[in-house]
Amino acid sequence: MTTSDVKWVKTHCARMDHGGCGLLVAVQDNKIVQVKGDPEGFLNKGYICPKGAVSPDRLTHPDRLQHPLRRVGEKGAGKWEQISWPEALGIIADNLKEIRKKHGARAVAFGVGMPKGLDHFFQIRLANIFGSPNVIASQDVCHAPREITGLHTCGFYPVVDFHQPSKLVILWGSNITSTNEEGEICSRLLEQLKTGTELIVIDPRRIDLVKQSKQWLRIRPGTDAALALGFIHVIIKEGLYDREFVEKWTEGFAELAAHIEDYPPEKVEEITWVPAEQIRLAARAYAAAKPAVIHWGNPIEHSIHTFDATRALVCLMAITGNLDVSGGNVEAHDPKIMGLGSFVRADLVPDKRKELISAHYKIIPRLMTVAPAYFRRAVLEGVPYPVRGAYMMCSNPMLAYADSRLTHKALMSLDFLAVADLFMTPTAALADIVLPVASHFECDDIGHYGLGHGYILARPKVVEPPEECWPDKKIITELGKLMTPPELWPEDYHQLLEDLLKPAGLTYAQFVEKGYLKGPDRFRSYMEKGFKTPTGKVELKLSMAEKFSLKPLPTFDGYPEPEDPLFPLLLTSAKSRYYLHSSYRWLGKLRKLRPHPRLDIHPETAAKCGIADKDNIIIETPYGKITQQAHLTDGIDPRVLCGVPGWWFPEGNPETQFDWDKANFNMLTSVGRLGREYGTPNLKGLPCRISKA
Ligand SMILES: Nc1nc2c(c(=O)[nH]1)N[C@H]1C(S)=C(S)[C@@H](COP(=O)(O)OP(=O)(O)OC[C@H]3O[C@@H](n4cnc5c(=O)[nH]c(N)nc54)[C@H](O)[C@@H]3O)O[C@H]1N2
Ligand SMILES: Nc1nc2c(c(=O)[nH]1)N[C@H]1C(S)=C(S)[C@@H](COP(=O)(O)OP(=O)(O)OC[C@H]3O[C@@H](n4cnc5c(=O)[nH]c(N)nc54)[C@H](O)[C@@H]3O)O[C@H]1N2
Ligand code: SF4
Ligand SMILES: [Mo]
Repeated sequence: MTTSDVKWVKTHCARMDHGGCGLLVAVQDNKIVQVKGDPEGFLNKGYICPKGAVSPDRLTHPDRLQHPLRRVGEKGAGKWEQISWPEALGIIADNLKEIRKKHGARAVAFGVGMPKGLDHFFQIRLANIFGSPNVIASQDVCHAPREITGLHTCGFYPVVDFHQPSKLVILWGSNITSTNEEGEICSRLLEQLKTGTELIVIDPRRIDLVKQSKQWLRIRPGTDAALALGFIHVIIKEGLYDREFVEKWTEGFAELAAHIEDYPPEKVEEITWVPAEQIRLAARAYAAAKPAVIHWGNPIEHSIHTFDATRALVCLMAITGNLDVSGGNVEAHDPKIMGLGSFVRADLVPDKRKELISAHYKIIPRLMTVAPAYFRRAVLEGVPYPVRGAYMMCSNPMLAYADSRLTHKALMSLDFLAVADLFMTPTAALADIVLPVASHFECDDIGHYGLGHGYILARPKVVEPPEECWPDKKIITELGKLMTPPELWPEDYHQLLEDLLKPAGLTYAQFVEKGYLKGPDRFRSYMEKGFKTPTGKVELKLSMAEKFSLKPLPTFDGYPEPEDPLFPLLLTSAKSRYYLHSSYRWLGKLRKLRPHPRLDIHPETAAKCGIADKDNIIIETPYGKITQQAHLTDGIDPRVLCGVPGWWFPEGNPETQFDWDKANFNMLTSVGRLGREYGTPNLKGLPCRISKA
């Protein structure tokens, strides 16, 4: 057999995080033989992380799902038979239609995980056309709070502008060199640091970038709202705010100024453990640097107080004049492409806001997905109405949702569950039907659509998928034809990609040639039209507070979890550099780099408990216990531990769902307390205790 020449193809990385790096992929005989960062990559300029570098290994892994499967044994017993695609799709459509007939369309839920590509929006479109308002997502702990709080406060989602220079960057709970959050690839920030941009890090751990920072504020986990209020206090009391902007463009400044009397640095020090003098210095530096930008991370939304934390941060950006200025926190403008509402056919469910499961809980307007806590209540208790079936893709709720035991119960109790994935996971193991998907690299896709960053990325197919692995987009389109009006679906799913690009005057092929599309860099749009809020100003005090039962001003309402002498330490978490949430522990090259779930612990704390480096530790909260491995480091406060979410053991037994409960951080979390606005549970700042295993 002759081998063909190696061909280099340009695409973008995906599904190892939100994606973003431009890649050069070498292909030979339908196999990827090498991957490199593309020096011309719009976001990464040649950078590639360890996950991106091994991403082709997903395709050829021996454990990859290759055929549609039907459960033959008891639910979760790990016994399957191979079936054909028409059979699998028929079974799913029949079961979901049957549930719709019996209980109404809203009794069928459509699960999505972290947005990975266009499949996310295909799935929302399917739910809408099917007639169900219930798309279940982790948005309650991922981006919805910052995005929607932004919309209510200043009329847009203030994203970090790393495309223009800033004088100062605050990493507020963002470990960007590990997580490259939402395509904000760290290489852009690292370049800026070389040219003198200053850095402040707010993190309980000494993350890598602390080395390059001017200040490190070692915050007590779960107290970000208090720290932000402390910053506002200093800036207002010392007169460091942007007077002109505040006068012309904000509403409720006098009320905010009176309100923050309650948050002097000394008091905030007691709450947050950050020394008062450090709070003053950091707040002054942020107010003085023009422009300065806050890159906010997950911790601000991993707490029942996320509404207050995100509100306080947007107020902070506003009063310092850093909102919507070049190099500040900006409104990103999309290129001319099809709008999200049209793409997902939002017109077909005009009453979605009233019909959603979460409407019952009076969540904040504009949150259009259902928080996992409410989904499981609907399944297990029928509140506010029963949910009996689900189609899940790109998601592993057994690991991703707070309180995994509850997830197990809920998924076991569904009348029907179908899951689409690349691999058998603890969630797929509980399904009635499992579908094998084509990965990134194996289908044409568009990245970053709908994420609010003002650009989209071309992710053309570089190799053919194995015969029976289908792209999610194709699966959803075919399911759509079977259980919803077929005329609302194109013959071939590619047509929807073409439709999305039509307003830009581009075909998909032309878009691939360009590589990406970015909207205009436009700043201070408010100068012409005002802010898109009811008052036309940044609402430091929310004008619609009473109407929507929201707090008018941000406050700190105490620790997210009550202190408990039986659980004297505090547990927080950070995502692993080597994995994406629950994914990819089966890839040998990554597993070698991080073979075990690692818990950061201070040597003094370890010594007190007789724990040595690499010992297995039992971690207990009032809600559950798990085991992770001790990693001794003085880069953390002796009162704090930092574990890692997402761990299960793909090498384990499918009949016990791969030890889903052994090291899984969400065995330690609960949905007993939830933030009212977003339905968010506490994932950080949990009282805990430890012992040697
Ligand atoms: N305790 C705790 N809980 C958390 C978090 C935390 O920090 N701490 N983080 C939260 C956050 S921010 C998020 S976004 C969620 C993430 O939660 P999820 O999105 O559910 O988690 P992932 O592991 O990213 O993805 C789940 C599955 O998608 C599969 N997959 C990958 N590519 C594809 C594809 O192309 N098609 C299909 N069908 N499947 C694919 C993977 O194999 C994997 O099994 O978790 C949340 N949960
Ligand atoms: N490698 C990798 N990259 C990813 C992901 C992944 O799973 N792995 N997930 C992707 C997704 S969906 C998301 S949403 C992003 C999230 O990315 P990040 O926002 O960076 O999220 P985390 O890693 O959860 O937390 C970031 C930092 O917060 C610190 N921290 C912990 N508790 C607190 C606290 O109470 N307050 C403050 N201020 N800091 C605290 C942690 O020590 C950590 O360094 O990453 C994306 N990128
Ligand atoms: S940083 Fe993200 S987008 Fe870039 S190579 Fe790594 S996983 Fe891929
Ligand atoms: Mo996320």
